[in-house]
Amino acid sequence: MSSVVAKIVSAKVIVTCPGRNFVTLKIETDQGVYGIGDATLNGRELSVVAYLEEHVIPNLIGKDAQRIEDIWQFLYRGAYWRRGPVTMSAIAAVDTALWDIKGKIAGLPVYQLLGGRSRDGVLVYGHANGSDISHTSEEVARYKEMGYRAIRAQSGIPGVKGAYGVGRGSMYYEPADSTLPEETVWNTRSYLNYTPKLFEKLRLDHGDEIELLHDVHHRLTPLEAAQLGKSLEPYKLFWMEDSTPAENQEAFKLIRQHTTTPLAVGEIFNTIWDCKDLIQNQLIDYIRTTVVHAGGITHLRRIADLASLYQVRTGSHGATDLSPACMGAALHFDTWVPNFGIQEYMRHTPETDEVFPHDYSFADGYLKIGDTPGHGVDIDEKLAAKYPYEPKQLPIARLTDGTLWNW
Ligand code: KDG
Ligand code: MG
Repeated sequence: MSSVVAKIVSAKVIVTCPGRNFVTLKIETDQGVYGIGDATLNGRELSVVAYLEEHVIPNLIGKDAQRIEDIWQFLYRGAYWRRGPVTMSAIAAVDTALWDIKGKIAGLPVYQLLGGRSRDGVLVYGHANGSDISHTSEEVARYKEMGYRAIRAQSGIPGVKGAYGVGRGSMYYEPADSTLPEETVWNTRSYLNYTPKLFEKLRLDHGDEIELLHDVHHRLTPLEAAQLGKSLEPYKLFWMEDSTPAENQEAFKLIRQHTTTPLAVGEIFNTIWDCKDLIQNQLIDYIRTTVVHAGGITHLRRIADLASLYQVRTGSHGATDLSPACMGAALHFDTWVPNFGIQEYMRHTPETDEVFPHDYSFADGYLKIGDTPGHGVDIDEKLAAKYPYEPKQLPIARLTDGTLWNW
């Protein structure tokens, strides 16, 4: 069969805020087939919009949408200024839309284009967030009742204003909640004292079978991270995430030497170069790069293949600021990728689900994709237009003496 050329005739960016902001790229071809990709960068949405509109879209018109790899290389190498969250989210949006188009033209779901199924369903983890230990334990119970087999547990710390991961609502935690950043307070000593007690209680209340995860959200030094990992060992976590900032990949050597608690890193990474040393030195167990912030399916596949050489498994970011278009693409990737570990799944609000009709669904702790050609997620543009953009930023954190810290 001769290959089908699908010329890109138009591309546009759709910004919508059905409860939170989402940026979506829609690419149309002369074959009457279109694809969509997520370009959302929480709190910095409009910088990706500008990058797409000013610097990417003019280059796409007239190109063959089937040449995914060449377009990826054009946008990455051809830009000269490589990497970074804005560039890589824009590239990801193009890449995701092109995989969607390729699937639709082939009449196949994206996981089939990648090499077919490696599993029946994608194990996901949800978020149990409580104001204190007993509240978090109640939330874990609620997530178990919903069918989750893996649950991330975060707790407020008495006396600490706005500890990470504790939302206002119980279902749809949204940290980017104000026009200018909300100021939260961080106290490492209180956190290191409190967190092992949280997991002791969770194991007592919920037994040893349920998988428990925890996100430190970049708050500790390497030595403190090592201490926390050690103190959590009796509670057999699935992973301890982002225990220290990872700009310096070497820092994880120290943590690794001291603890057998599995380590996950990478939701803010944008390329394979950000995690190369962590992977090659086997300093982590799970790599959290995801479709939208790490250059799309094309680049994520490269990261996962490198990781597979070192028995590092995937555990992609899946917070609500990643749109259903990212989640759909991620689930196709997860369904195929041989070294899959787990997928984060924070539920979107019903308003968001309506704007982005999709064919994935949750049952018994797993997300399952359908067989719709492409990645199975669409956008209802009329509905999207009813929710205009709202400027929102993520919070910041300060130590109790006022020093700016990592949020
Ligand atoms: O936009 C920031 C969120 O995506 C992030 O804070 C969520 O750390 C996060 C997680 O693990 O879901
Ligand atoms: Mg995280």
